Order: sequence, then structure tokens, then C-alpha cells
Amino acid sequence: MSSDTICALATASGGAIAVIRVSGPKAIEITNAIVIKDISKAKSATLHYTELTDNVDYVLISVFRAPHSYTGEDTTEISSHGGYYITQQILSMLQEHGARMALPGEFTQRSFMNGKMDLSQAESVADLIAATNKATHNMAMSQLRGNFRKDLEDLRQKLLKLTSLLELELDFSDQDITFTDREQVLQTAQVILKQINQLRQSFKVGNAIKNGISVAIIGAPNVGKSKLLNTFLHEEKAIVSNIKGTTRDTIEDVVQIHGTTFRFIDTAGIRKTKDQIEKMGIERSLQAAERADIIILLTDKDNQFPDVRIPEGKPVLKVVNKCDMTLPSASFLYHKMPTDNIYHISAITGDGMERLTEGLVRAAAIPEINENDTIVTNVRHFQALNKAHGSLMRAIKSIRQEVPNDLVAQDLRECLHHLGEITGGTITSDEVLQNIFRNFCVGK
Ligand SMILES: Nc1nc2c(ncn2[C@@H]2O[C@H](COP(=O)(O)OP(=O)(O)OP(=O)(O)O)[C@@H](O)[C@H]2O)c(=O)[nH]1
Ligand SMILES: [Mg+2]
Repeated sequence: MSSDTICALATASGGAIAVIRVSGPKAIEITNAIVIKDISKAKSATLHYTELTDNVDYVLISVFRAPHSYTGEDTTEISSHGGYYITQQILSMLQEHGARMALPGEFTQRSFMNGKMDLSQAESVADLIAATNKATHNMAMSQLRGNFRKDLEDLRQKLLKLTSLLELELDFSDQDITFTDREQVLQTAQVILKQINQLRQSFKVGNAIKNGISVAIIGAPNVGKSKLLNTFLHEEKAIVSNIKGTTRDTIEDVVQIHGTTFRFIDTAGIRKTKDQIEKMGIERSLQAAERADIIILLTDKDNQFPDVRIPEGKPVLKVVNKCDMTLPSASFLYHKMPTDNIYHISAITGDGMERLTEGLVRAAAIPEINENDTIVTNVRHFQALNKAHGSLMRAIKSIRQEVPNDLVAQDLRECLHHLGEITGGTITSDEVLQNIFRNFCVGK
């Protein structure tokens, strides 16, 4: 349990109502000191209407007693009218009576320290607040509910069983007794490996959903790449002009399409040039194509698509722009789903954009996410899973090569350690924890 009491504004400024959170051993005592009504004996989960001692506002106070609160400590939440002056006044009164301002994520960090949630759940709180669509919300909710934690616990149990089997044998090794059937050990290890791999693979989807599917728009100068970006974003974000080589740098922004976040990247037109700056821009275009999840190859003439190297397996949509110059609005080319993967559009009139958007959603191939699916979305978790995977692979190799049990057990323990980093069980350094919570907002 923490020894000090922290306070912070938990709501965004500018709202009609503000909520200030106070947590710690003296939370109730300090809150009591700044209001007129005596709430020192208030029961847990009760609400109290009162006035601040300095008459600045009428407030509503929720009291939660340890361990029945978010942080697991005594907590109060003071709801006042929104407004800079009122909230600053309350915070300074709380500090006068012994509270200190909370660090980013400190309430959630305390919740973790007091065993209210594991680290993966604590991190999902930040994701839940940042969620902008149903898919990101479902992923965060699933993690908060503890689905990921359950999967990890299941893995842990299996690994522990395996390790103890090997260690048991070790204890009796001088008596020439073998308990474990190597084949069975290998099988169990492979089941665990499969589960870890599934989690690792889910990160691809998880990351794409969380950070948006990146779509690079690539083409020769003047074909309308910047105009297409603007059309996708419904905003005149990039400069459009009939001068070749207008766009020099990559320009990007996100937009929600059918509940999925797409990140569109407008790039410099690709052509042979002596202009140094333009050359650097073109280099960036090629890098964008390399990194993007999906590539749109744009042209304004039939079948003259730019010649860029496309990494294997990356979805490519070929798009012919400026069709308003050649096709009537009613043309079937705008309205049917292309079989040859060539889309006809006019970025100016918007004709054909609907089909193109459908094509993008299809190329993104985002599976429907349910609240119970475990999808890894956090880079830290992904890295820990990769390390666990590495250790387990070493263990499997050793089992195959009939390496002594104690070495195999060592790799398995390492695997357990890395899985424990996700839930926080094996994180011992304060610095690591602080780094994780530093990304949170104050008051969370
Ligand atoms: N008629 C017609 N003109 C278009 C369309 N899309 C873009 N244009 C025009 O084509 C010219 C070039 O458009 P941009 O979007 O600047 O082209 P870009 O591909 O970004 O060009 P760079 O940045 O130089 O590589 C502008 O004059 C646009 O108005 C379209 O669908 N139809
Ligand atoms: Mg441009």
C-alpha cells in the first residue's frame, strides 16, 4: 500500500462537470477537511452532497473504502461544476491538507500494485479510453475483462507442469530412474508453442486495428494522388496543382471507413528527376510503399501504372483516376466491383469512390473482433511473446537433441519469465513500471 495520498483532475477541462479523484490512506480525511458536511464516517460507495469550506462550489462526493475502489485504497471522487477556477481551487485545497498531485497513470498503477488488476489489464485502460471505433473498443474490453490474462495463466500452468516434470526427473537422475517420456514432453511443449504463436500472430491484426491500416498512394506526378488523399479525408489537406512535382514530402492522415481506421499516405510523384529535393521525396515515396499495409497504384491513363517494387503478399489496388474526362457518370466501370482489380474513379467528382473504398476494406481483411477474442495490441506484449517464443524454441530443440534436463528446464523458466512480464508478475524494476504508466494521462 502507498503511504501518500494523491489527487488529480480525472475529467477533461471545459466540461459542465469536473471530477477530481483522491486516493490513498488519507483520502477521506483530506476530503473531509475541505467540505462542510462531516463525511469522515461515510460508508463505502455512498454519495454526499455538500459545500466546499471556502464556498467556492457545491459538490457531490463519492466515498469508496479500501479495498472496494478502483485503486484498492480509500478513494473519494469530488464532482464539482466544470471550470478552471473551481477545479484548481479544489486541487490546491486538497494539497494544503496533505495530498499531492498524481503522476500520469498513477491511479491505475496503484490498482495494479494492490492486485486489483494485472499489468495487461491496467494497460487496457489506456486503450479503452483511446478507442475510436468498435473494434479497438472490443479489443481493449476483452483485455480489461482478463481474457488475455486467462490465456497467459493457462500457458503458465502448462509450462510449470512441464518444468516440474523435468525437474522431478532431475532429482532422481542419480538413481537411474526416468519418469518422463521425451515424446510426451515434446508434445506438450509444442501445444504451448502453438498457443504462443497464435497470440503473436494476432498482433498483426491488433496492431493494424489500433494504429490504422496504412495505405500508400503511389504514382507518377500529376495523376491526382494528393486530390485522392483529400477525397478520402473529406478535407483539403494536401496541395493540389497541375504543376508536376507539387508534393515533395509524404503527407498522411487517418479516417474511419466502415468502423476501421485507415491511414492514407500521399507521396511525391515518381519520375526521373535531377532536382535533389524531389529525389529525396521520391525516395520517401518508395519507403512508404515498402512500409504500407496496402498500396494504391494510381495513374490517369489506362494501364500505365508506375513501376515500383511491391513486397510479396502486399495487397495492391490499381486505380485509374480522372475518368470524368473519358467516362460518363453512369458508366458501369464506376459501379461494378472490378474483376481485374483495376478501379476507375474520378477523385474530383467522387465517381467510383464507393467501389474503391469497398476494395480497400476487403484488402484490409480485418476479421470481426468479439469482446472475448484475445488480440495482442501492445508492442510490449508482442515483444515479450517473441522472447517467450525464442526460449521455448530453444527448449524444444534441446529436448529433440536429448540435451540434459536441467538445461531444458532453464529455457522453460526463461519462457515463463517472459510471459510473466506481460502480466507484471516478473517485473521487478520500478523504472520499467513507471515507463509503462508514463504514457497514461494524469487522473487515469
Ligand atoms: N479532371 C480531373 N482532374 C483531376 C482529378 N484528380 C486530380 N485532378 C487534377 O490533376 C492535377 C494534379 O493533381 P494532384 O492531386 O496535385 O496530383 P499529384 O499526383 O498529387 O501530383 P504530384 O504531387 O505533382 O506528384 C490537378 O490540377 C488536379 O485538379 C480528377 O479526378 N479529374
Ligand atoms: Mg501531390
